[in-house]
Amino acid sequence: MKKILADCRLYGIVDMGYTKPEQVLPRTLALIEGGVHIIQLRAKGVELPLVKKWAIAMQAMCRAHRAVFVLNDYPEMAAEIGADAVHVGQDGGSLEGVRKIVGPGVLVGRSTHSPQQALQAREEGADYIGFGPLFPTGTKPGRPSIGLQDIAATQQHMGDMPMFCIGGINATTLPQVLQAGAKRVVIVSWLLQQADIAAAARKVISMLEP
Ligand code: TZP
Repeated sequence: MKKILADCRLYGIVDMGYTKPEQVLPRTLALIEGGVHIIQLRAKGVELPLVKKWAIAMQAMCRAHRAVFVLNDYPEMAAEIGADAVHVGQDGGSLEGVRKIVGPGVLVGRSTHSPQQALQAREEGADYIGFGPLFPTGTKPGRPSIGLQDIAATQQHMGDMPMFCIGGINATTLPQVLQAGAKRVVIVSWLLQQADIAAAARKVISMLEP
């Protein structure tokens, strides 16, 4: 799984703010077919039994296709369903605490919103970080954007630890994000709103370095 993570340039999120329940699996498959090998379920404000049902189904699909499944927010549930990875925000407690819950074989990702938070996540032993939002985004309304100026230096400080830039990235903004030093990105709403998600993902991946 670490190898898949290290090779991944585009990270996809099935965000239930943009996805109907019946689209969960077709969209997961479209992302996989488009070459996205890390896929998160993000289901803010959804009842836990439903989150669990989708997480189990996505995990099975990802495993069958050698993709990494990431559950956003719920370490206990991630442990219970055998998720490959869990992703937590700044309010998700210490990474040490999260690791105690999920155990050693589960990847742990952390959202970061500044170079300092990125460094802290690295020191705490995150397997990867999200870094953003770079631009204002409706997917995280009210969260101030951090711009592009800190990407290159933060990327350098992260060394081998994968850093995924996130927030307002689409085919139009991607070139400036890459120009600013990003190596890996997460794209949520733009990708989910494409008529052909797999084709859009392939296009983005072709713009990212191997
Ligand atoms: N964390 C920082 S920005 C963001 C998250 C989950 C949302 C990014 O979504 P989009 O739709 O790609 O701007």
